[in-house]
Amino acid sequence: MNWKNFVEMMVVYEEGEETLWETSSIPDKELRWGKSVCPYCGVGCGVLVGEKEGKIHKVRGNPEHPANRGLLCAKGGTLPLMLDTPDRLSFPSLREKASSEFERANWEKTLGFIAEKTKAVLKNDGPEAFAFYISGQLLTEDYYVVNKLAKGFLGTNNVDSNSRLCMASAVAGYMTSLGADGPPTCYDDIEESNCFFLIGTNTAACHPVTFQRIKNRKASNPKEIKVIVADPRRTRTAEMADLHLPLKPGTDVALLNAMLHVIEKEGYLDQAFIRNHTADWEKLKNILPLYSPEKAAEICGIEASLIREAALLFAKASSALSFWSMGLNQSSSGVAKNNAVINLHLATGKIGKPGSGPFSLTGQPNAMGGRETGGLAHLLPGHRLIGNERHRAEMEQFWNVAEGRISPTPGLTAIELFRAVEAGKVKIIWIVATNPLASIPNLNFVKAALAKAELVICQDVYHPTETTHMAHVLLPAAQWSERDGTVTNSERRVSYLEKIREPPGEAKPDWQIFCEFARRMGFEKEFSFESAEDIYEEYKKTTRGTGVDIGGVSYARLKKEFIQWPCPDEHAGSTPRLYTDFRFPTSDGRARFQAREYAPPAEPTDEAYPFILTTGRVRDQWHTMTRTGKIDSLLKAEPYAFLELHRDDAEKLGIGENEMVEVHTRRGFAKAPAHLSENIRPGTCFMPFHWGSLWGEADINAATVDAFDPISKQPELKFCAARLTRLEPVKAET
Ligand SMILES: Nc1nc2c(c(=O)[nH]1)N[C@H]1C(S)=C(S)[C@@H](COP(=O)(O)OP(=O)(O)OC[C@H]3O[C@@H](n4cnc5c(=O)[nH]c(N)nc54)[C@H](O)[C@@H]3O)O[C@H]1N2
Ligand SMILES: Nc1nc2c(c(=O)[nH]1)N[C@H]1C(S)=C(S)[C@@H](COP(=O)(O)OP(=O)(O)OC[C@H]3O[C@@H](n4cnc5c(=O)[nH]c(N)nc54)[C@H](O)[C@@H]3O)O[C@H]1N2
Ligand code: SF4
Ligand SMILES: [Mo]
Repeated sequence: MNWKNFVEMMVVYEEGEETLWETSSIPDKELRWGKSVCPYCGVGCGVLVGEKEGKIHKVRGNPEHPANRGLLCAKGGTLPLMLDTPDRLSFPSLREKASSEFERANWEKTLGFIAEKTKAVLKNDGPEAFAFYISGQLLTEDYYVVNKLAKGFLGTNNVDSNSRLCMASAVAGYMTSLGADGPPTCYDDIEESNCFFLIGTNTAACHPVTFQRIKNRKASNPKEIKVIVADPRRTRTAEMADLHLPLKPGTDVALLNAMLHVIEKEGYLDQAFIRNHTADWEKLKNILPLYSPEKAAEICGIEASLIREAALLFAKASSALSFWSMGLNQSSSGVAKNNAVINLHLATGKIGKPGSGPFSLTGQPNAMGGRETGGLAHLLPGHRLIGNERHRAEMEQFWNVAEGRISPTPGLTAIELFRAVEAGKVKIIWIVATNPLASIPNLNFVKAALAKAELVICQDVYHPTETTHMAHVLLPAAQWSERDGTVTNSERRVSYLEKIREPPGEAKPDWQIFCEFARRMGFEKEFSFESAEDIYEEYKKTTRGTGVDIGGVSYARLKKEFIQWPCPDEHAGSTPRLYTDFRFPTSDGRARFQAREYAPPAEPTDEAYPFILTTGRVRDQWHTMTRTGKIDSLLKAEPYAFLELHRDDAEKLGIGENEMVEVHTRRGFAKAPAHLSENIRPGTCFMPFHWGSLWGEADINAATVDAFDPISKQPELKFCAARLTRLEPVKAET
């Protein structure tokens, strides 16, 4: 193999930046190469991992993996640098109070202590007083075990995940429109599509390898292949577009309904598809007159002609793929936005066909696996629902627990959960692979909540993080490359991650920690798994006959191939596309149009707080920076947080480039240097949420709002009202 080619195949953003990936001078042939998947974003790039003497030295894109075909972005390429940092958590430790020092303890004592406390709380306060808050970065096996333990054995459905902040609106959108969760599309559709509609996604920064594929497709026939981007900011994604719609945040439903209005008026509906494969068109049709392009233009703050043009580009194209992520999901009308995108595909028959369909980009590497295994408070394994009696009975029989053991009440969702901790109703909170004291909106309440909890357990790979600071118990987890298991990427593709080196100190795989705790709680037999593969084999059986049937997937196969579900038996291969026969998993086989009206965001701007504050990501940082924040080459592009603001607004406020600004909302504030630009709507400002309180005063989630969508309960991280003030430079003391 010629490794040089792999370097050249990596995504190069700008000339000169390739050097970001050079993590070791050891020649490739001296390394032992294992196979894995990048543990960052939901693109799910296959990687080859070079190890020597227990250390990981290099990561390359795996040319055989269908998600990336050898490509990688800088985050994936620099993975070796995040493993052996001085703050790796290597031993369990304990303390009485959050104000005391941690003391190192062994697993025996630590898990014994947690089990004793849990038994007391279950007895005195009931199972609802116990909760897990987990993460889309866990592997499928971890997810399955923790859900089985809580929902089937401890008797609490309080297992919610940071996916609530991420994909919950997409889950509810697919279920209400199509009858089941999961994107029906695949990455290979990119090379078959003639129109890309990117709405509420900065794909260039957040799914760089997928973006590269879209870019290549566009470049193959720039005249014929159209790209539409709807984002209040002119991002690097928008720079590639034929048409950029710089809409006002929160107004997507008005835009999407107006696009459908135009499509109907201009005669581009696929009448046969609507008649044969959908229901409730009339209901949707009845609200369309309210969304003329002119009316929507007022709501969205863009020209009506742009809306018309977008609608016609989408409708006239022989195929169209819609990509979206947090600009739609993180909204108090997140589910409505999802339904409104899917409506466009149903109305034009652009679904279940090569190059066409709705394609939500999952954020985290295994948000999909989480959804499959029941990793949200309202779900059970195999896309089952807590609220469905038959589904509960199926899982009770499977787990061999008493009828009625699974509580019929869905558990608390992320924001509700921390509110319940604050109210003293949830006493024990066990936080795994997520950093809520940096990532949940309106942080001050989260801080108050954790201060109130009787027991805060943090299972992480580093200490300190913003959250481990407030823990009573620290449990060291093995991380990427130190344990094996599986993940599912955005296109429903399951990949296997090898264990390539030993974890540091006494760190253990997450699933193993859950099982050892479960055994101490008296469930020896049910949690006697000896390997991740054992767990996979059990989980697999729960999917039999469901839409996510993976009966034919096994570790043996995954060591050789990467399989898209459903794959019901060992003779079946991948299923690249769903609904190719246009039958949907609803009672009558028809997809459902959802008539969704535009509703304003939860906290509109006013005189006191005149700016719309929206938040998001930058290309080279991952979330709360526990990993990427330690890598100098990644910090180069954006060394510190910033507030992006339109030049005209800055001028009115007397704010100059790089001058410190305080962003104030009704809940709190953050401070950051101003980045002035013409690439953001006047009246809107943007701040990345990566830099938490360990980095200074730039933690924007101290200011964001914790309002959420009434159906998905996903918080509105993309919109709140803010006031901006220039801070006087601090004078040097003389
Ligand atoms: N580099 C990097 N990549 C990542 C991550 C990371 O932390 N860093 N995280 C991963 C995860 S978990 C996720 S969820 C994804 C997120 O991926 P994205 O959703 O692409 O990222 P964001 O920056 O959160 O938001 C996307 C865009 O939404 C726009 N936006 C804001 N409000 C609205 C609105 O009301 N309507 C519309 N149409 N657009 C709006 C913002 O201007 C922003 O450009 O990225 C994944 N990939
Ligand atoms: N304002 C604002 N806030 C947001 C968003 C936004 O757009 N704007 N986006 C939201 C979204 S979409 C998301 S997904 C969340 C992400 O927010 P978080 O989940 O809080 O972010 P991470 O930094 O990824 O946290 C992962 C944690 O797991 C640890 N870890 C890594 N590997 C392992 C492992 O193998 N095992 C264990 N046990 N721990 C591990 C890491 O050290 C880190 O502490 O943020 C949300 N918050
Ligand atoms: S695109 Fe996503 S999965 Fe691929 S290397 Fe970059 S961060 Fe990792
Ligand atoms: Mo996310």
